[in-house]
Amino acid sequence: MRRELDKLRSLAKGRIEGAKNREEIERIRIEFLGRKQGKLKQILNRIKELPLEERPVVGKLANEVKEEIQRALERKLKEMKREEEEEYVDVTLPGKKPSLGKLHPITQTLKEIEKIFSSLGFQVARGPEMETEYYNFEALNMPRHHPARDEYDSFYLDNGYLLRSHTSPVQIRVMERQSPPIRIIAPGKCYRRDAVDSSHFPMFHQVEGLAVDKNITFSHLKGCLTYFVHRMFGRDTKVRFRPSFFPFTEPSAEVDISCVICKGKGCRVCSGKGWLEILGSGMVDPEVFKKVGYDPEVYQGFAFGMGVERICMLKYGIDDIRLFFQNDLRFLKQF
Ligand code: 2U9
Repeated sequence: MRRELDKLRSLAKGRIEGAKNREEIERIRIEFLGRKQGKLKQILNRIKELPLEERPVVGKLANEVKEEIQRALERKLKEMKREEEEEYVDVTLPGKKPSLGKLHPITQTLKEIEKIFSSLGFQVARGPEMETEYYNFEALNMPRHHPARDEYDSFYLDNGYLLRSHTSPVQIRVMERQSPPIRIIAPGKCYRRDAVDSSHFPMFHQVEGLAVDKNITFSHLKGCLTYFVHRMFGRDTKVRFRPSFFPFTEPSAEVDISCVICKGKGCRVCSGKGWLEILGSGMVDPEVFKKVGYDPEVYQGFAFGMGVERICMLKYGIDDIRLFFQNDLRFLKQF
């Protein structure tokens, strides 16, 4: 009987250790310690079969086994409770912040430029990056062998098309489809066969703009671009229109702003001049209107173009265009 009690003890302990939940613990308790049918009770029922002098010894052992099983049951229940508490989620705690990505600084700048011109009533127009020579050059008053074409050394493709060297073809395509009034901006990628240095890259982004209507004057151009500069660089930025030349505009002007670093005093960024060139502009050349079938005697328009990388570099004081395309997170995380 003693051996039976020892066996019962180790059997019960093993079962308790392997129990998965409270229900199983309760089943084990009833199986071993149940008052009527419990395994311990069944052994004790036979105690009267023992000689009188052995009965107290076996009775004592049976008590010890009972207490030991009870302790093991309690220990296991406590352990289960602790594990449950560890799994408990406090829904009132602040959530874990997921690490979010960011928009590339060029995308951010593009969006900001788009927002400013949208507020003036300009709509966004887009077009193909693969273009014909007609849309990229001829329609813009740059016939074959025209010296101005040299400035736009382009990537020619095997199929006779080329990668657009500016977004101007988009404006031509819109004018072919629609009649005035027109107020659009054309943001997008452009490609030029430039040698890479701190301010040149074979792919870059432009935003060009076009407004066409009756009675559009150079004053409209000045007012529109001055408004843009003030929103992009701050109201205390000075703006200067300097005469220039482009084949697709006449007259033409380049727009300078007072240096964002030294505020016009002269520094390394503005080469001591106090001014920075940020965009080109002009009144649409009558030859361009003729190409799309607009009567230049009836309609006038102004146009402008800017390099987005240059705007972004000036706004944030970045000194090398290559940083935009290296995907170095130490650079990108700053924006
Ligand atoms: C049409 C008519 C006229 C767009 C213009 C510029 C002046 C200009 C440069 C700025 C820096 C290109 O990225 S850059 O190198 N752009 O100076 N662009 S006027 O004139 C147009 C466009 C389309 C139909």
